[in-house]
Amino acid sequence: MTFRWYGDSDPVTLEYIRQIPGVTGIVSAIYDIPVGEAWPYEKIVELKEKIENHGLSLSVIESVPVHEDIKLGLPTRDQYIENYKTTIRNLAKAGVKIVCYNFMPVFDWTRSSLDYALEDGSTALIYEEEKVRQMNPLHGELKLPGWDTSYEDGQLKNLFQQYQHITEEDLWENLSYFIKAVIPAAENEQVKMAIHPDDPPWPIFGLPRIITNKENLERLINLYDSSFNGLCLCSGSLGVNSTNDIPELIRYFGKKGKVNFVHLRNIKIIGEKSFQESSHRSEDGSLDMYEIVRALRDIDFAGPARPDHGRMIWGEAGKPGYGLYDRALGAVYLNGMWETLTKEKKRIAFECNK
Ligand code: DNO
Repeated sequence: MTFRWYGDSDPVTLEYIRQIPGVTGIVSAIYDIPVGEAWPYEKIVELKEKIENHGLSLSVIESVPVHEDIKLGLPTRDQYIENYKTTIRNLAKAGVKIVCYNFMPVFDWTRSSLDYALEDGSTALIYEEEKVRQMNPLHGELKLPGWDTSYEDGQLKNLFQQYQHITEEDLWENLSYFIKAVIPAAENEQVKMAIHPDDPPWPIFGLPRIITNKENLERLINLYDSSFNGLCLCSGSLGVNSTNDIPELIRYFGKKGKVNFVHLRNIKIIGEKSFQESSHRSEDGSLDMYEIVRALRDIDFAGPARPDHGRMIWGEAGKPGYGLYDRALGAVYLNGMWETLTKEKKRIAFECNK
């Protein structure tokens, strides 16, 4: 079980994370390097040692962001791809084995509000398609904490213009170009790449989104068949589309050896293309977390998982979605199910052998 940590500026400290029962790994990144530049080896080692000095290990880098020129397929992409490969080599040299990334144009995960009041007095992230349709990202109406990238308004306008003619198929071509260049390098270094699904998994603001469902995940892994070209299976991102059957996806891609990292969280579907985030428990949302964890147990998943967005509870102030308390409750709940399922499995195997 791992936990995301946003570095020294994160109000949730490594000291606190260490006190969550069963959490041993950290998911983090280097946040002060401009997107597209190679990450220096020394900085990676510095991050790793800081984490290890707190009795934890650096399990996953989330994310090494992909420069927009790569997603747009501009001629300048080759240099950015070279830098990406250098980063992978430096990460490998420092002992990092898993890298999470995404291929969403311009915006990473998107919500219409960050502090939607729930009945119990806590607040949660929410996405209402109607509200998002009315937003104009060019008017500075959209900035989410936790994004790896932020833009000046002028820059955004420029990007939107560049994406105007990019279709889903163009984006696939650009992803394919990136994968075919980067995965062989990752394979060489034994670094497992894990693409994060688009969140939400449908186009927003007229920008294409392609990592959205089983068919497209399959297409992605077929771009370069290797266990190093894998998935970050995020239950909450994919699960807001009820045709995505998360346990089935885990079994299907898990058996192919393509699930390299898992994000576990619950969401509650509240309407057409609309959802609110909830606590991790099955009863609190639309996803059956028991079935999801059971699928992971069944495939003998041995990689890292982390609780994902939590509500803000107990008066906590901080990064919406990334507070300490609710995510810690999520981690403990998930660990509890894991223990039960593991012991059940052993007991059944033992009884069958009698
Ligand atoms: C949101 C996260 C994403 C994720 C990136 C991976 O909370 O799951 O921001 O880190 O999409 O590149």
